[in-house]
Amino acid sequence: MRDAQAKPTQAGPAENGRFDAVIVGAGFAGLCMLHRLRELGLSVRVFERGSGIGGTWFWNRYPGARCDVESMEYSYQFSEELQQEWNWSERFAAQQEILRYLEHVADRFDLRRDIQLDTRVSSAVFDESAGRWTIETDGGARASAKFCIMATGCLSSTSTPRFAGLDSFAGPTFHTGNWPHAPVDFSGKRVGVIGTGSSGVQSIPLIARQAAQLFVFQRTPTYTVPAHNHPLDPGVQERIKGDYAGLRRRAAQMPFGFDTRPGEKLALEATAEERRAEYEDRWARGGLPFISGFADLLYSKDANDTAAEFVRAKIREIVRDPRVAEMLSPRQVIACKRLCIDTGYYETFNRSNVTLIDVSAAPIEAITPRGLRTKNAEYELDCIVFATGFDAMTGALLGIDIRGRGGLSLARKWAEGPRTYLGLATAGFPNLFMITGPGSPSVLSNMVPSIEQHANWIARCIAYLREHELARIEPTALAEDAWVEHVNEVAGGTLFPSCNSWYLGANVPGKPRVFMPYLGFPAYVQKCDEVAAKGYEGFAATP
Ligand code: NA7
Repeated sequence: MRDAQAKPTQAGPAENGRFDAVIVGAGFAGLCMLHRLRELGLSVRVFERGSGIGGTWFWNRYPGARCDVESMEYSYQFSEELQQEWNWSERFAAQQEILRYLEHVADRFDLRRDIQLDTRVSSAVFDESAGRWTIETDGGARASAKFCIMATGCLSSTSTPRFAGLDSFAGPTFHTGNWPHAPVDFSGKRVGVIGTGSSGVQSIPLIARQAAQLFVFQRTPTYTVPAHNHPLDPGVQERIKGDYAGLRRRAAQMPFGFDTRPGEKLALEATAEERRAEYEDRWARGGLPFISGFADLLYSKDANDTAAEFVRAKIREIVRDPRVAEMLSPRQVIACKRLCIDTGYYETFNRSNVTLIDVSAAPIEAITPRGLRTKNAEYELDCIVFATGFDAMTGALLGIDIRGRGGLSLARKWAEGPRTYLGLATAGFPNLFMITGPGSPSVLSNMVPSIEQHANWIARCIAYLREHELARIEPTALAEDAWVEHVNEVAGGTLFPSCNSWYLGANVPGKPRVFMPYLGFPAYVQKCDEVAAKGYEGFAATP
């Protein structure tokens, strides 16, 4: 017999369900949005394609998967009780711990009863006469909602290059962004890892310790700074909790929305000795604040060169074989592609069982039944790990057939690149919101506070519509055009557009090259607040 007191652990199927809002995705964004909309008394259904909640932290279970923002800042702030009761065990939390945290949040706020797992949304279509969205899932079920909120994540649609013979490989293949739940044992195996972005940098040292032989196929060398991860001192944690609001307030004033201790001085005005001291200090402390040492590092190539050369010198110090050190030394602007943080990455190339292969000049030509073939050589492998990244920021959105007014498809509207107002909404798609969409700080900020800022803004906007008896809201084309131009202008003033990064869509063949994130968290939040305070300026709201 069913216990009458037992809480449902998961929502049942929503065939023909009518909701005030549907949220797509149950990661950090979906959970927090659900909580906010519940506070407004809305009926909500969350659809999640995974068999569990957690989004990014559900899928990315590869060895070494870890956040590059410090735990105390990579967490929700909507509940002081939650902030106070949760204890992080390490400076940088590992995937398992972040997933445990999200599970705890789902239970603590009784979120699961509105979340339907194992349900991939295939389409969302706006019905103009009804003023509602029809959301269809892969299983053919339909739901109808007044508001549709895409909490689909920025790095959730994996990208695997279409190598010839991809399916011919006889052994197992893995993608870091879709890692099996059961432990993978590389003992005694010849393993190939393709890709040296953050996922490669985190997994390579651990795979190297287990595998008989590891071949790392590198197209672009990576700048990575030591994480210096360590158990979090309970005293430090208590001190932060004593004034958590203070930490959050200070972080919100930082360009990336977390405490990077930005230096005010310009690298080009500092002496060589001052620069060296600053970089050494930041290298010793570890983490992403390395790139905030001087105010001009992301704006001036000459300034940037000083930090880049510092890291190259470190690589030469760490890596014993000068030829390998040279191969590992990046030449692009540092932090143009996302800066990585690591535990023993460069050191791993001193191991006798690790071989670095440069596939920039001699690319991978094919995956073969026994391994892979580059232009120069053939490698025999037992397993292949694709650490090849994501169709970032737009991949998950465009993976759903989204149609707005007049049947306009989002894919068609964004054929030349994403166009949004504030990364929150897009003209022609009434009552459709995106959490950390393109055109918002998103991946160039601490994701969790950015997600919360969006969830709060969307909830306030929906409350406003209700108070003013307005049925629909969408950006004006004018406001959207101006915002897209502004996002480009801000990026254009920096060094970010100077390399083939996923911020630009350059990692996916054929993807339009548009710089997608917005640089500058504090100015962005101010703009969003102003828009709301002015009665949703730049949006058209109708009864
Ligand atoms: P990234 O950062 O996009 O890294 C993908 C890596 O895969 C990168 O080194 C790519 O080289 C490489 N790659 C992609 N296609 C190929 C082909 N065809 N041949 C060889 N190498 C290839 O993804 P991650 O998962 O590591 O990290 C994503 C974000 O997650 C990260 O920035 C953090 O924010 C968390 P390339 O640089 O394109 O030459």
